[in-house]
Amino acid sequence: MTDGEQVFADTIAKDQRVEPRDWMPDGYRKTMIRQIAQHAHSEIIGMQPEGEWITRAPSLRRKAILLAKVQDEAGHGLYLYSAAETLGADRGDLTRRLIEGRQKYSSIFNYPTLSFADVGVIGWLVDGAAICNQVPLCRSSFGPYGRAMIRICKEESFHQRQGYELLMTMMGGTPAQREMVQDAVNRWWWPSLMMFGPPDDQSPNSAQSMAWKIKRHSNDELRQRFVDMSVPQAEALGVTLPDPELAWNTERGHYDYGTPDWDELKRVISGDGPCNAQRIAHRRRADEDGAWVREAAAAHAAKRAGVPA
Ligand code: FAQ
Repeated sequence: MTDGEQVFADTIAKDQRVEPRDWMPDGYRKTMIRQIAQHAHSEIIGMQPEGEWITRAPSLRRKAILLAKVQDEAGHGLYLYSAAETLGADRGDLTRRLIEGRQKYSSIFNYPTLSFADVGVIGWLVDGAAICNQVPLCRSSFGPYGRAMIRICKEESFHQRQGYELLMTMMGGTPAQREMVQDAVNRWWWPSLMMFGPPDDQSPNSAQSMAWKIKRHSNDELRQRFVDMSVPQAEALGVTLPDPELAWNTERGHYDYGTPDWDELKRVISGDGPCNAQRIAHRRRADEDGAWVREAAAAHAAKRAGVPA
């Protein structure tokens, strides 16, 4: 073992942080860039489904809340791209890989938002699943990622509360509003379970990522945690979760639940979900529209640094 390999192994064994200046195996660097980039892309693409409702929010209060939430997602993307840059990745290159379909983003953002109740359900279930997945990532072994995650989780908690509060308000409204909420829950429940990734026996990256303490729990462990957390919340809200197999299992001390449609997850991840083409086309357009700003900023920075044009 080289000195670098020994220090890295000790750092992981002692549950300490790996920092960008430290020696790390190529595989660790590659895995971290992969996960952080996918996560950053998810935050940025994740602005679209809810962003579509900003102009149609039912009141000024709801519009202000939604604007703040969508801006927060942009901020999360920025922290994460910065964390990826500490590993030597280039943000422009990561964006290119995203819009050319060479890097992934979360499957959840390829589903359409059909009513304003979807905004509430995304806050409750999608941000709820994100928190479940991301709180353990605050202890992720790579320092910049773990530290970014602390701030992100605080903001996601606010997002989840605003979603739940919106749904509570709608459930106290008219029968039509209650139906909108139930319809949104029916459409988002299974895709939310899929956010945790494939089942453990079909997750090629989990074992190594857990050995490196990047991931602290398996996909199925976190999915179970999310189900257990969501069932009482659904009861308090007065909605039904669309799974006839949901039942408390006294022996396990957990809720049993049905099997998500893993073929659907595969299809959505491989680009064939309801909104994949639309999401990427929008991101590509935004990138092209912003090109002149990036060029001007780079020219300004070069001028200040005294680099000839
Ligand atoms: N969608 O071996 P595993 C948010 C890929 S929250 C797409 O299990 P791993 C907040 C996986 O990348 C959403 N792809 O992989 C928000 C791998 O592909 P690769 C973002 C998926 O990495 C809320 C392959 O399948 N959160 O944005 C999905 O160990 C509301 C095999 O899978 C994060 O990214 C999927 N659902 O575990 C924003 C959290 N599942 O790279 C706006 C950080 C799996 O080998 C509004 N990431 N794949 O080609 C993670 O915790 C992990 O990367 C997992 C996957 C758990 C997602």
